[in-house]
Amino acid sequence: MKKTTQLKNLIQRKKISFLMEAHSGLSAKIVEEAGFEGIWGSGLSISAAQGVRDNNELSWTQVLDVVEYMSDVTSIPILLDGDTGHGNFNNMRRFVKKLEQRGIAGVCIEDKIFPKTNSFLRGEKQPLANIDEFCGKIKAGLDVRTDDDFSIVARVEAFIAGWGLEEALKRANAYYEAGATAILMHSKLSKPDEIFSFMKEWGDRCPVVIVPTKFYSTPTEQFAEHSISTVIWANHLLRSSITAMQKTAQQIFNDQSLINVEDKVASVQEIFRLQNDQELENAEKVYLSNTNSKKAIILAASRGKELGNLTLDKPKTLIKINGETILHQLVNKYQNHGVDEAVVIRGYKKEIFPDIKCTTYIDNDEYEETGELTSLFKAKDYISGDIIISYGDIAFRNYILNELNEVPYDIAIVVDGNISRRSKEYLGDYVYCTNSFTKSYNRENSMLIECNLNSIKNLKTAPQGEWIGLIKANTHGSKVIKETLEKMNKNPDFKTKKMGDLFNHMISKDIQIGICYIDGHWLDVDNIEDIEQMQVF
Ligand code: SPV
Ligand code: MG
Repeated sequence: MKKTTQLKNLIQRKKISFLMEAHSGLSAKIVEEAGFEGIWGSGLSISAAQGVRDNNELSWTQVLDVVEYMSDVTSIPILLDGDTGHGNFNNMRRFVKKLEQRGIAGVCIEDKIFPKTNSFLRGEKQPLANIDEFCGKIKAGLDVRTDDDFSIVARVEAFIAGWGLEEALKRANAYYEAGATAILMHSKLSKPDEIFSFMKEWGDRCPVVIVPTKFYSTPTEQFAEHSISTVIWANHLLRSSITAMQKTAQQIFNDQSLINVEDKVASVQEIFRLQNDQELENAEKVYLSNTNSKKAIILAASRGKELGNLTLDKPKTLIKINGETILHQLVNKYQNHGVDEAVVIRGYKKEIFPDIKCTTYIDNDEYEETGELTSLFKAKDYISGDIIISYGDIAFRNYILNELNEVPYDIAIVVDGNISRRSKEYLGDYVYCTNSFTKSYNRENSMLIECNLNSIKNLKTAPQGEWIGLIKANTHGSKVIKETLEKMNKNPDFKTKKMGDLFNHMISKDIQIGICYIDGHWLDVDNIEDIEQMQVF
């Protein structure tokens, strides 16, 4: 429902309604979160929050800027305290037009003379507006509004100025006849006597709004009994913030330390929540994914049957090394390397994966019948921008990521160029490359030719090394990987395909894959000895 309609309904409904004061975007949000149905944009509070007086020291456009912030962060309507309308009928026209444009639901104008003074200051000395002139201002506002539900509340200051009930009734009636949505009848007495005497005479001509700042001890049921339409709690967020700020400032000044206030103030996290940082974080995923953010995709769906009992109740990525799971160590490593988000594809015992900061889980429920490419394909929406793709059961020294980063190819993989440590039977991702590994190998022109999951004894010619399960790609490279996966996925045998098949397919399409050679300093978990060795990483 439109905010204007919401406010009109609040004011006009039979049941009493309440508007809570706000004076900034933040306080407006707090009002809505507390459950209020509408906001009072208080002139006193807005001016005080800027450190100036409630005497039109703020220009009307400055007030407009504040209420725009308030309106932007809330979905409940705002009735703005429009003081005297900031001039004559003509100023009122422009004011209403601009308020409508900024999403304000209604304005309340008071029958005083510009520049006004707050009603609780020297009230008797304040001149009241000419009735006809004020009615003209109401009519001008009504005529210029483009939305018939925009409320114009006319505030009667007769009691404040000490002019009595008769004058209050005369003015209220004139404003009602001029078309005001409601009358705000103000009083500075500590009892609601003036208001109730007015209500007795007024009947139900049009809704009446009150501000019980001074008669605060009156039970709210009495307002309802006297058919008050709307009650404005006019300045209590500003006042509570003043008390809290004074206390906190004094405490910190006295202590020259934060120790006594930390637990008594809202957390920084709470500020971020109120600012809706969550929305920005989500938007960054959508809009920045191709530019700044760096992601790591970790393939961790398989159990690791070869580890027997060790993986009965958990997948191998959740085996703890030095008290921390392999997965956690990998995520930490990637985050330290500038990765903003880790995407983990899980399968076996997916329900026991722990919450890890900045980590998203994707499920491959067919992990038993599918190969690595099925898992990777499930994360296809994340294959963009700078990415790292890795197995979930590897450990390696930190410098390897830096080395990989230096390889001047859109896509590059890390290869252990020293396979002498592998037995002839060991099943590994063996690779053939354009250059062999030497201490002076040239990373500018070392490229992958083929990658096969096999054992050395079954390979016809000796491979140049073993791929360790780690890839990097830049924006262009990740686009190529994603497109290749999409093409390969159309093939019925895609389900069984492995990472090596992806590399070989890309190479068959003349896509170059760079090599980052290393000599050891990594491990994947295939047996208990590997786990023991991993302790050193
Ligand atoms: C305000 O909140 O600015 C008001 C109400 O106008 S009062 O301060 O009571 O005048
Ligand atoms: Mg005011």
